[in-house]
Order: sequence, then structure tokens, then C-alpha cells
Amino acid sequence: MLRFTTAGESHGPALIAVIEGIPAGLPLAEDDINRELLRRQKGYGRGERMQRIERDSVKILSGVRWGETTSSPITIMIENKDWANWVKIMSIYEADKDEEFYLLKPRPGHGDLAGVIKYNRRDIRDILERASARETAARVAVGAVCKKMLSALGIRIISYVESIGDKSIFGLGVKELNYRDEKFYEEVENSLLRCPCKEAEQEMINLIDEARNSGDTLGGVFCVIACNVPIGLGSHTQWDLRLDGKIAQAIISIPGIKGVEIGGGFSLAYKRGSAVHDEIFYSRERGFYRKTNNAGGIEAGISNGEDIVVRAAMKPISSLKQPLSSVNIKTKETTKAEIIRSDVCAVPAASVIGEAMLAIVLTSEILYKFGGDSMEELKRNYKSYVEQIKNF
Ligand code: EPS
Repeated sequence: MLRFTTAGESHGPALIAVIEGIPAGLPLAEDDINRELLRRQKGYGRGERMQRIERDSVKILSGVRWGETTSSPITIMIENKDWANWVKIMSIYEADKDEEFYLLKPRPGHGDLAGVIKYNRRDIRDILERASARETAARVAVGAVCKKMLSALGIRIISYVESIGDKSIFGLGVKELNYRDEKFYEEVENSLLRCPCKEAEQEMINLIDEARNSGDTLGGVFCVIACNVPIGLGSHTQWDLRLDGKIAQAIISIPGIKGVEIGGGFSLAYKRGSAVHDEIFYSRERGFYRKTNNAGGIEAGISNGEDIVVRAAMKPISSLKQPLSSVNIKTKETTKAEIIRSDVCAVPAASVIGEAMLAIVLTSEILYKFGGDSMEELKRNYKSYVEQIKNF
């Protein structure tokens, strides 16, 4: 069984992740994780901190020896370079307390107001430090370990950005995306916005510049895909065993995400059944297969062997340079919300975080179904199941 937890504040000394359940014998280097962290840091529209202050990299503190996982809990630490600028404000010592630093004007859209009321705090910082999307760096580190395990089984996860604000790749006539192609992958990885269409990318960049200049922010839509997932992850037998339910929960837990679709998602509601359901075919080489994938690789909460396709909608970031109206939590006077340094758009980063969350769910499902205390055992169990379904 896979379990993980993260800890750490946005401007505290470090982020930590502890992962349990990864089988022994998985080759793992710090650079496997650093590569993913770097992908998350990028993206046109990121703010000063991501561009100039942080250069995320990990220290593995436990669970790996001589380049392989050992079965012990894996502890990963990412230092916050920015901590040096926040030592007093984020101090754990009572002696450093100074009401001068209190943030009192909650930002609409952020967790500021609901958080201070729920936890009965007087300084919004007590909430925003953990509500900050900085926490997702730790999730991406966990996802990197999961991706490593999945790739040992031949499963690959990719993502790309479909739209920023009202600028979409589909608006420019893009219809078919050959996302399994290496060329597609390279184009996305080299794009400033993880966008597979150069023309759309330019429109999105212009839009981000406009938003930045007017003190505003932008959201967008990204797509995450898992390739080579076998038939049979998840189950129809109970509501909380359904794979689509688990994926939706994991993706919507990413800060800023307000909508999740599997496959055709909302668009399917406007069509007839005959135009939606993916007809079933069989050949000796491929076994059962489909020519379309409106189901997004999941039927009745079970993976059906097609690619798992997940789309997520991210709202615009809630820290605005031209702030919206708010109320001072101490004086109750009408005011403008706090102006806090932030990104203008973080959809490309969210798409990398989406990959991590999908990797975490699939790893957890695979370990649940196939078990295995060592990679040898897991691979043996996995291979034998793949044989079984091939011979069905
Ligand atoms: C964030 C605000 C910004 C972002 C941050 C998320 O941080 P700061 O206020 O320190 O400039 O850069 O994102 C990250 C630090 C990150 O690693 O993604 C927020 O309020 O959510």
C-alpha cells in the first residue's frame, strides 16, 4: 500500500515528503526527482520567486541506499531558498512575534478568510503559508518516485496545456493531437507554456503579458494522460474503489483546480449514446481494443486498457496586483485585499503537478492489486497478470 504525507510552509526552511510502500530495489537518484521539480518550476507567467529565487532540488534523507530503495520510508527534503528572507516572520520562537507583520485583508479566492475563521487565527499568514501552491513541490517529488516505479512497468505519463484564459489550441483549428509521438513530447517540453501549438502559445504569451500589465491573473485547462495502463485498475464494486473517483479527487486537490473531466467529460453530455461510446474490436495481436477513447480509458471505475485521459480546469490565481474588495478581519472595515507577490499564471506548473497526482493514484492502485515487497516480486506479479489478460 502506498502512503505519503507532506509538510512545510511556503516560506519556512523546507518542504518534506515521507513516502511509504514503494517496493525495495527501485533504482532512485536525487536527479530523477530534481528533473521533475525543474519542470514544475517553469512556465511563462511564473513570478519572481520561481524565476529568480528558488532552484528546487532534493536531499533524500532515508529509504534509499546505494542508488536503490530499501523498503524503508523514503524521506525527501526540498529547501526553500527564500527562507533566508523570512527568518523572523516565519520564526518558531515566541520572542520573534511582531503584530507589525500581521496580514489582515483576506484575498477573495484564497483560503485566507475561511482558514482564519476555522482555525481561530488572527494572522492570515498562518493559513496562506500552507495553502500556498508551494506545497505542490513536495507532491511532485513524490510523483517522481511513483513515475520511476511506473516506468519500470512500461507506464508513461505526459501532460500538456490546452488553453490559457480564452486562448485555446482548439481555437486555432487543432483537432487531432498525436500525443504518443516523441515529437509531440519534445515540443511540449520545449514550450514556454507546455503548449503543443506554437501559434496558440504566442497568443497565450500575449494574454499573460496583458494580464500582468493590468495587475490581473489567468487560469486555463491542462490535460494529463497515462499510456500503457493495463485493463483492471479500480473496481465497479464499491463507490470508493472506482478509479475515476480516485483520480478526480487527486487532481482537484491541486490548488486552484475547479473542474476535472475524464475523457470527453462535459462534452459527452450534449451527445447521443451512439456518438459517445467507444465500440469494441478484437485482433489477435492487440486483443480487445477501441478506435475512439471518449471514456478516457475508464469504464465503470475500471481501467479498460486505453489511455487514461484527464483534463483539469484551473481558476485564475487569487493574488491580484490590482486587488478586489475585502474586509479587514480586525477592524471589519471595507478595504482592498492584501497585495502579495505571486505568479500571473501557473497552468503549466499545474499540468506537471497533475502528472504527479495521476502517477501517485496509479502507483497506489498497482501496489494494491499486485502487491510486491520488492521490484522483482512486483514485476513478476504484474507480468503474470498481463499474460492472463492477453490470453482471455
Ligand atoms: C504562491 C505564491 C508565490 C508562488 C508560489 C505559490 O509564492 P511567493 O508568494 O513566495 O512569491 O511563487 O509558488 C511557489 C512558491 C511554488 O513553488 O510553486 C501561492 O500563494 O500559492
